[in-house]
Amino acid sequence: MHHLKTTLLVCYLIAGLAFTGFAQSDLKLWYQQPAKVWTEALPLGNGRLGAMVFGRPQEELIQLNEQSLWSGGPANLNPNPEAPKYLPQIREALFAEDYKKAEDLCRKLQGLYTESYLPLGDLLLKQSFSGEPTNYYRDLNISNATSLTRFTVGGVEYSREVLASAPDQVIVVKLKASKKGQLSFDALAQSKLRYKLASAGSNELVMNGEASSHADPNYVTYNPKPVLYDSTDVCRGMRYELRVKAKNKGGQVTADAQGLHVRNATEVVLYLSAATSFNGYDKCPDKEGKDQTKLASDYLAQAFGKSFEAIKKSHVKDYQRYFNRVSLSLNGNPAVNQPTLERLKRYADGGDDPALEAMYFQFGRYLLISSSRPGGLPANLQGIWNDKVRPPWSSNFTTNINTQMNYWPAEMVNLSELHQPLLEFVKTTAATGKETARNFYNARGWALHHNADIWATTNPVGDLGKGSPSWANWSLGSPWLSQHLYEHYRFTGDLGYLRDTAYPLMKGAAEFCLDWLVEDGKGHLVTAPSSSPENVFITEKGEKGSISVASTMDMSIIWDLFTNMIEASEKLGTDADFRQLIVEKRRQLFPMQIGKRGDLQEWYKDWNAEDPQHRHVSHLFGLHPGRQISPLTTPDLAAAARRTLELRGDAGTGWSIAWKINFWARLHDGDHAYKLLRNLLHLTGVEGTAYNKGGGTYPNLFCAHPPFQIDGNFGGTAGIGEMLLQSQEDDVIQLLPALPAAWKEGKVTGLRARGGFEIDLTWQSNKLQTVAIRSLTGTACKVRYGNEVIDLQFKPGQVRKLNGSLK
Ligand code: FUC
Repeated sequence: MHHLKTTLLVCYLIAGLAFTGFAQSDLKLWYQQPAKVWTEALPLGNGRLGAMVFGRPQEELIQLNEQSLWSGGPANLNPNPEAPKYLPQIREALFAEDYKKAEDLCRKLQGLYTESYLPLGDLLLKQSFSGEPTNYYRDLNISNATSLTRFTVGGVEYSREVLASAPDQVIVVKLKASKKGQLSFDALAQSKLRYKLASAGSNELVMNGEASSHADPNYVTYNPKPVLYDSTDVCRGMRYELRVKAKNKGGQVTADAQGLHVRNATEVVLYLSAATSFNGYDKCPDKEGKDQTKLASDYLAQAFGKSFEAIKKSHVKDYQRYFNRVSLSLNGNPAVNQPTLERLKRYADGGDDPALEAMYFQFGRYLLISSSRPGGLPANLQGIWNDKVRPPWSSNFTTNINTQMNYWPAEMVNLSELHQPLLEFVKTTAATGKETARNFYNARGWALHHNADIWATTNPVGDLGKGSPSWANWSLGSPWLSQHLYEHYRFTGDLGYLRDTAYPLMKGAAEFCLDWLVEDGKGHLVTAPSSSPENVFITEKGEKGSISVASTMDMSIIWDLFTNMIEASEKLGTDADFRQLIVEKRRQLFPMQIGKRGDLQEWYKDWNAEDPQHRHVSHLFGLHPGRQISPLTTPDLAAAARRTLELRGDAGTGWSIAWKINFWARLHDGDHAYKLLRNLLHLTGVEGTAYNKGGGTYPNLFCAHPPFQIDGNFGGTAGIGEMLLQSQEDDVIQLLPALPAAWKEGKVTGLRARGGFEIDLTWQSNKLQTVAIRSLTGTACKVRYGNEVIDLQFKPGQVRKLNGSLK
């Protein structure tokens, strides 16, 4: 009896802890060797500053980034004044079915490439030892966002702890020797950009530098000088500064232009501060730039007065405010006492490791907290982590899937505030995109194409005709990004945000779409030119091309925006006339087609694809991230989507695999989603750019496109979320809609659902056991588990608890 009471009490306590989160075991990536390559180093970040920690004993490398450090200057918003005259010619060619001519003409509709995200520099810590290090260990603890390296030499244990603090805006490195006076090293700094080093006082090193005035994308090979400095245009090439200051216990520190020199100390804390002169997308980063020296010095002065412990304390508190909102346990997260690399290898060999899967889910949350903070920029193709002057695809914002995928998990995994950098960025691109819509197409509203950058470039890229229209001329970035605005409203129920911020921007995108749509002469509205990124069709005459009319993706994205517009204006009780117009136009959109293979047709006509297994699965936009296709409400289209996925196959680049997890989850096929999750977590060693092999995971859990691209991490986290909870369909919360057989029991706390709900679930023997739903806004909802559906009413803040029969 006594025993039972204790058990009940414990259960009660655990239940009481729901919604506040609880400590989760197994949230460490750890290794027994230092990183040999960048994709083995461990990422830290405070949204703005990023660090990749290699953990090398003799020559530690901490590679550094600052989020606003990009090449170039404000975008030329009218780089191709001749553009508008080609649009009618392109349409004429398309309706004459001369796809080749249309594609050639599309090249006349191109502008300039975006600029590139740049690396800040490296901090090197050179320490010479008499013997070989033993007892080597390094980790990244994602439950408190700190990294530790530890080893022993000559009876002395050395440790190095690193963190990137958002409250204090510095990176701090604490180096410690277990014996007094045994810590001697040189701290040096270098950069791949232009820079100068100088000392300040006796313990501070200052790196002052200049970013390139232009950097060609890495795939552009025709310019003799792909990276430029000394532009004659005084508006390009921002300044940056890195400051490193040491505080020592014992021994001495000296500084000169070579670096900081620490001798015979016992403990040293290095405070790293950095800033750039970036002052907004439309400001010259030099003459109108911010004072980067003052910024970096002020952050440093503030932080230097605090101990490492004090900085760590507020860092952990700040980080866990986000991180602890969600916990996930799969099959009890069985502990595996093995280094992460061994676990990845075992997993790739077919071993089970549910705790690794749960950690991967949380790692995506970790990366978002570390790379996307309110007031900053959105996470780019590599979040904030990049060590290359010409990074893959410029490490920019690629908006035909990648940038959006970065933010798929944000609301669902209870990190709504961290969606803000993207939502703010949409405002910026709407401003430049208005010019682009007018200058390129004589259209209203705002347009955004395949790529954007810190300068809010929105034009079709391609360097005035040198890019392939299969990607460069894709034009529906504004309606797709508008989905994020509306989703933010759907998850939060924030009507003020919908009215004042989201709706006007969505309307601008809708106005562009209204001008972009044309009649096909057969009673439908179509887009022309149109592509299905970045696939190539083969016409019935055997001609290959990528530009046609009304790709399924185009029509689905526009359907999505129009549907959101109709809903939004109803909720707001405004704009009835415009709503009526949108209702009418939506009705005329060229509809989805089921093709001869039983699949969802990718193009206007039932053409074959040059690459039937192409990584982009753009035509399933309506299944995910859209909500036009559902096994519950459009079973025929859902079956066609399933067929499409079967034909596309289970391989792909990292983000492609991640997208497929989301698709299969939306089709309620948990086992297939799980199969893809295993593919995504598959350890790969492929480093260079590959489109057909090597997609998976690197030793540091970064996603491999390959190369590293962070969207797959975020898409993977979103996919796991979609397996456990969905809410895209009108006011219906679906519990465990795609639970795989492999996850027999589990518990998730703190997931968010549209309508403003926070949800905890437990399951056993693959069956739902308990549900706790808290309404943030006091709206009603429907809850579905399997075929069971119930209605629930709420008061704001009210929690309702149900069992597995929804009772
Ligand atoms: C698109 C994709 C590539 C890559 C790049 C950043 O062009 O097709 O696979 O993800 O963006």
